[in-house]
Amino acid sequence: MSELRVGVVGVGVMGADHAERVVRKTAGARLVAVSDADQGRAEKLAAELSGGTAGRAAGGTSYGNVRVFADPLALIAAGDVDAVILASPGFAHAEQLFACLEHGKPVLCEKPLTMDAASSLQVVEAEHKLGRQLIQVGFMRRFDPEYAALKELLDSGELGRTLLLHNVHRNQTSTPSFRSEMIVRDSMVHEVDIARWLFGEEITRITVHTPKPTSLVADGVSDPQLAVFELANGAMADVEVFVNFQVGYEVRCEAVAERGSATIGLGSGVFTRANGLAGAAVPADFRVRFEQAYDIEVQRWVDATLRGEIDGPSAWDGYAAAAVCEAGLESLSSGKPADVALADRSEVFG
Ligand code: ISE
Repeated sequence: MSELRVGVVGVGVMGADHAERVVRKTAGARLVAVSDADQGRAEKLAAELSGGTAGRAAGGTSYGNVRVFADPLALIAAGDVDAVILASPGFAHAEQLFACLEHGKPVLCEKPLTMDAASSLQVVEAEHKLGRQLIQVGFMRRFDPEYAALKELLDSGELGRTLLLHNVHRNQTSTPSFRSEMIVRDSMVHEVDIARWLFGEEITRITVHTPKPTSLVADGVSDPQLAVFELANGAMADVEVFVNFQVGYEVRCEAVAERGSATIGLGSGVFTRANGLAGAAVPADFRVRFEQAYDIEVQRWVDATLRGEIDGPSAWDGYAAAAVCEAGLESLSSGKPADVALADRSEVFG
């Protein structure tokens, strides 16, 4: 296969971004299908990206060479769809992932893998039973050049053993639907994956602290949150997640090791001094700060899929993150440390 025919399920913010990325930035791939619960949104995007006009096609309409499917499962099953990007809401992922496994379709699944650890483990077990890896999870920070350079430095041993991670994760603003649980499951989940990836260890315990909330959120929402992860090797990581920071979108990580520390996310771009002020721009949105990470993630996913391989976070990584977030929600509720209930990897994979 010299070109990967990609279908995108869910064309909201992230899915539309990925669909455009496949069309405009990704070599070796072609967008052939989209699906969304909002049919009009899917058709509008298909028309924009294909430059085509509406036409009739089996299963729905087509715009140029992009078919619009009303049923995401029909898109996944379609013979002219080689691989799938799942950017639908998390609650729809389990059914759609099982469909991808059933039809042998490689899939890049936006986080979370599924909404809870039990269903994520079922996905892991179903993929293992298939005998081949098809699922990659969209923890795209692993492809960010700064995070990749940090991991290379820590893995080199130049600084000695890594002892701590300090993380800051700030969104400019959130929506009223972005409740305390979403801060854990949709935002903090990135630091969960980063800690597992940088240390190469599982997280065994999580404690979520809830400072007095900012006055800029609805009653009952704990924003910011301060969490501490305990790793299996005795290391620790902490993260401040604040999704109504107002200033902009900021993600920083400092690794503290035996012979030094390394920090990323200090801001790039031009540092200006003008009008009595000095500073650099703070991006408003994660798609700006991590645009390169997403571009590299999707390009490497296409390249690996064309080779019949996986080149990124696996279904197990998605399951482990779900298990940590589940314990995080328990701690969020109790205010006490919560142990992570993680299956024994050797038992799952034999
Ligand atoms: C969003 O869904 C993302 O995945 C971003 O990467 C993250 O920084 C943001 O907090 C989430 O809401």
